Amino acid sequence: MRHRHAAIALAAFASLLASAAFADDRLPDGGVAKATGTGPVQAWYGRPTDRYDHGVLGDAIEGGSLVVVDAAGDRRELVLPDRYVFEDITPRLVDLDGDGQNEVVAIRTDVAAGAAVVVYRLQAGALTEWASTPSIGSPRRWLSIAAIADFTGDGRLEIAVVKTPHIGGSLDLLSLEKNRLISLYPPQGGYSTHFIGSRNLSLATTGDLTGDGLAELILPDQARRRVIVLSLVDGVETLLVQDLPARVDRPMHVLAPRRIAVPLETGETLRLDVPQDLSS
Ligand SMILES: [Ca+2]
Ligand SMILES: [Ca+2]
Repeated sequence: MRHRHAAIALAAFASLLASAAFADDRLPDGGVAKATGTGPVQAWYGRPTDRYDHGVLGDAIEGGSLVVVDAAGDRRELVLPDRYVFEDITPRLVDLDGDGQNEVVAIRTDVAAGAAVVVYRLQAGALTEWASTPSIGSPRRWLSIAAIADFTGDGRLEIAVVKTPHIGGSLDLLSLEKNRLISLYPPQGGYSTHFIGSRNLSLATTGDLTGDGLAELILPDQARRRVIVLSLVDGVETLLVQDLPARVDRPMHVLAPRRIAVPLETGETLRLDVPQDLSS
């Protein structure tokens, strides 16, 4: 009897330890993504680790696991093998395929081959990888998820990515096709959506600036001294290039139709009015 009591007490203690480890285990500067709908409705990175020597996102502590909670409150955790980290701050919850169930879009880095975009979903109660891009190919090469929107107007979301935003910044528009993330257009260089040390993982924003009901991508050039507005409906089309008096250093956003807020390194926020004749 005494043994049985001891075993129960031990099991209770172990379970307490496990839940405590879950709760205290969040990436220190990470946020919790929240969404409505089905599938994951909360997501964050856990098991902080310093096993990747890069440190461009404000510190050298990255995520070692992805934790999600579904609408019923059930929690799942996907722990990465030591070869990978989540070189990211807060996961993104979006319904990429339009079936009503949220997916998680994450930046996962192979410590020997650099960053990649990965889509996870809950399937039969398990948190599983659904699709991913190849890693960039070299260590210490990161990518920024610039924005996620229906850029093409077909009712499905695309993921706009800027690869190596600190060194040449190449824009890639990704679409989920079955279990693959494919590039819709040839990559285009010359953009930047992040600078080394910043915890703002994308300076870019998206919104309908032309009034045609389609999302445009608004992002800085490589030097962050220009704002560029792109239409991505059918290839990459530049709608506007605007010189700035100083560099962009925090995320831009759309204030109203035809007006963009551009926060500058001087601390000021420029309100940029987009010409009426801007159209694709
Ligand atoms: Ca979905
Ligand atoms: Ca689309």
